[in-house]
Amino acid sequence: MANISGLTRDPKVGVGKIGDAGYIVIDTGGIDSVDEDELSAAAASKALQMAKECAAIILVVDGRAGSNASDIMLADELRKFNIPVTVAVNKTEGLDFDLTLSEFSHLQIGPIIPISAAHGEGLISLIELATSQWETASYYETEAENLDQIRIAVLGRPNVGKSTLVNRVLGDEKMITSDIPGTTRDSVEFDYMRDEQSYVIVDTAGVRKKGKTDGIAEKFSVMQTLQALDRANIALLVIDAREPITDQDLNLLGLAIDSGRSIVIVVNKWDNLSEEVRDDCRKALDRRLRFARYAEICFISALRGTGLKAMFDSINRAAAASIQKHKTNDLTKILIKALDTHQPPMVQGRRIKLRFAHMGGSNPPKIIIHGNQGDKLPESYKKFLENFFRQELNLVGTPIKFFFLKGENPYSGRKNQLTKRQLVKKKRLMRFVKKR
Ligand SMILES: Nc1nc2c(ncn2[C@@H]2O[C@H](COP(=O)(O)OP(=O)(O)OP(=O)(O)O)[C@@H](O)[C@H]2O)c(=O)[nH]1
Ligand SMILES: [Mg+2]
Repeated sequence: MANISGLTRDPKVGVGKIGDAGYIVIDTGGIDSVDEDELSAAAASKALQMAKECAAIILVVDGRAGSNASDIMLADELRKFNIPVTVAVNKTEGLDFDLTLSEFSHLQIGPIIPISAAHGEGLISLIELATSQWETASYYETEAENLDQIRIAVLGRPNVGKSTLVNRVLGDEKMITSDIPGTTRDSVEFDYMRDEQSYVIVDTAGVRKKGKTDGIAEKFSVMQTLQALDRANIALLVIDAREPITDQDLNLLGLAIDSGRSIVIVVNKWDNLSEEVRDDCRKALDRRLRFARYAEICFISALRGTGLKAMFDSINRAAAASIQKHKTNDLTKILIKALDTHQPPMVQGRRIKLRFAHMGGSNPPKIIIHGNQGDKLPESYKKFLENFFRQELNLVGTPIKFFFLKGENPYSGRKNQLTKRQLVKKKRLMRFVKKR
């Protein structure tokens, strides 16, 4: 291969295998928006067409050249396919790890991993990462990498008080509210400023529970909610304190978690309740929302406007957590501390060794952990690690996406080449050992 970009014109196909799983790799033609000659335009559209048919996409970018307009354009195109994308930053040998990652994290399309194709470094990890994404729910990526504007999707069952809350926040009766479920039919969004922070608040139609008669309405409201989540920073899940927590509340929480957005849970209609009812409500929340412990819970009355300041504090914390970035060094230190606290178990007589951790992107934060047999870690240990990292990094409100790779350390540097003299010495030593 020569060092000229756009050299691969015709797609090449190869077959590979990792563990029991086989896969087919398609090397598409390079895409370059800068030199827009006909040949490369044709290659680009062909490559995109082929990518559409794939189960996973690897977007290869050049770590030495840095990110450019065509990377951004490509990421925008690929995002539309709804196929998991892994970003491989090539030619990273000898480059500063964290700088390279942050250079490309604004692509916001999938986890990022550094490789050096010429030296064969990081390739196994890359394939593992790309294929591991098949199993996970799709993680939407928002384009926002900063918090110039925080988008809040207000979701919940019908009648829990979403529109009342939006009105109270805006200080204006923008939305129609009533005690008839299904008042809001379509999502509506509003700009809002508070303490010099700009927000967009999206009121959505309440998601009805599954029923035979209103199946279509249910699907429609779920679709609307998903759309609102897609572009949001925060999923604000509103629950009615005066009703028992239902499966529908939990389903919505599940949707929010799968979307990868940060979550704040709002328990509404907290006004005029006896201490006894409040206590029961707190206990029920504790019992049923266990799987989303990382989300902060706020108790408010949309009608009276109480608890809103605490709610916005939670929103700001959760939004900030979703775009936090951490240095490889710091994450690896936390990993070592976790290993010291609680060793990974043995698998087939071998201790699982985890060696280092790095960031693979943000919103939601992605942490990539490398080690031998990293793919064999039991769920309980993964949970332990997640909680450990969450505590150490003080990450509230945001899901964290972990990837455990068994591949080699892409940054271990090349293997030490032995000199001729060292080779002779090694041979002699091996012979000596064998004799004994
Ligand atoms: N007591 C009390 N009632 C509330 C509160 N918030 C909302 N409500 C009442 O709950 C009913 C439903 O309020 P909405 O804001 O229309 O509910 P929604 O979630 O937007 O409902 P849909 O648009 O149908 O999904 C109304 O009668 C409100 O007055 C609250 O904090 N306390
Ligand atoms: Mg409403």
